[in-house]
Amino acid sequence: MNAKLSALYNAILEGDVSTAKDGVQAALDAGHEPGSILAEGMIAAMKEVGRLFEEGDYFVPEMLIAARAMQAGLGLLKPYLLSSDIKSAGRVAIGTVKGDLHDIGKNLVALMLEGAGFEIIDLGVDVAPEKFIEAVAVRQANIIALSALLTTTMPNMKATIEAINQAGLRDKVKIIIGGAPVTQEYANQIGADGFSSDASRAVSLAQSLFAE
Ligand code: B1M
Repeated sequence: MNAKLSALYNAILEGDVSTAKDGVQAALDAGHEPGSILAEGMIAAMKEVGRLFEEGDYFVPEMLIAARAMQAGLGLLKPYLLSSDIKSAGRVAIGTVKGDLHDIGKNLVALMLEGAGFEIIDLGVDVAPEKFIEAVAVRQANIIALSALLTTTMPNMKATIEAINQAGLRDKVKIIIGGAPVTQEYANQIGADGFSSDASRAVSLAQSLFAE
């Protein structure tokens, strides 16, 4: 890996907020594309954090400080990820499902959708099905985007879709899902309208569903 991206990768791995911010700036100054800074310098580091946690080398505090460094770096990168020719493309209510506190991936998806011109209602983390229902019924969201990072919280995607069904709102909204353990097969199984494995695919998915 290039030296600048590798310094950023290490700063995130070590949870060093100020070096992560400096690393993003240095990579931008060196002419790296925002997309590759994100993928190679930042998301790859979070994957490695996950691997170290699985191996028992990292614990929750290390995951948490790495996440802080990632978020600090993302804050700096955000303006470069948003495109300039923004058109209104629909309203998306996004949230991490009930019981789940992971928000970095959800925030990235929100950021990319915003960059593509969607209006974003960010419901945050640990979002109960009723909040999604309210976003459709009261705030007229056209698309619901659900994120889950834990196998134990994935069933709350199903519960959310069922609650929207029961509220009689299923035909008013498209529902898309994603997150590391989520698959297309699971999306089919629970009756979601689409699945995407990453933030940029989430944009093309939302665009194609909104065009319908
Ligand atoms: Co957690 N954690 N964590 N964690 N954590 C994972 C998810 C884990 C895989 C680590 C591991 O074991 N390898 C594991 C889950 C195992 C499983 O369920 N199979 C795990 C665990 C076990 C836990 C706890 C239970 C640990 C504990 O307490 N013992 C606990 C649970 C807390 C809770 O939620 N109730 C916990 C806590 C935490 C922290 C709070 C410390 C922290 C989160 C901080 C935060 O988010 N603000 C944390 C972190 C940082 C991670 C890892 C290391 C990194 C996640 C991340 O930010 N990745 C993670 C390991 C891993 O994922 N490999 C792990 C970077 C991010 C850009 O990727 O979120 O996948 P991701 O998002 C991608 C795609 O998935 C997709 O697009 C994004 C961008 O490309 N996407 C969507 C995501 N949402 C989408 C929605 C869409 C579309 C696409 O809508 C349409």
